[in-house]
Amino acid sequence: MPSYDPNNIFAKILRGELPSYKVYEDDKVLAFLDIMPRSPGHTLVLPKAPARNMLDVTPDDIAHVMTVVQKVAKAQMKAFAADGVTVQQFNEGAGGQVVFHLHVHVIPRKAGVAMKPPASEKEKPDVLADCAAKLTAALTG
Ligand code: DGP
Repeated sequence: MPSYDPNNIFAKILRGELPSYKVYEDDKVLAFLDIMPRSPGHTLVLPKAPARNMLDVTPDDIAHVMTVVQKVAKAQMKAFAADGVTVQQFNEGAGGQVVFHLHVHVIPRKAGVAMKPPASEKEKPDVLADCAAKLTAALTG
């Protein structure tokens, strides 16, 4: 497996070099909205420590990421009146991974509504800002 590339786009977001619609942060984990959401509120949860994917992350870091995934999923049920949540995580190109800093997709779902295809279109900034505000409120309230 190739080594971690510190110039990947999520590493730049983690260093504050690129903007994101942040919804949760602690000392080990950052969560922000996917800019090409598969449904409104689609969130990515990342460890702050460098890890390419599930194959090189430390057990402690992935455990904490999944704890935050659960928090985000519960908050999405409330914030978006979701009927369910889909959790996805891809490893290496062959596994569907495009950005090589470990991230878990947390996607709120409505009954009978299909997800958009992966990375199909960039969402409008005002829609992302509104989703981030709703989700942050549910995560902190
Ligand atoms: P994957 O590596 O296959 O899990 O997909 C990467 C996801 O990252 C995809 O859903 C689109 C999203 N994405 C790509 N570029 C950016 C970006 O600059 N900012 C944000 N927030 N999401 C991005």
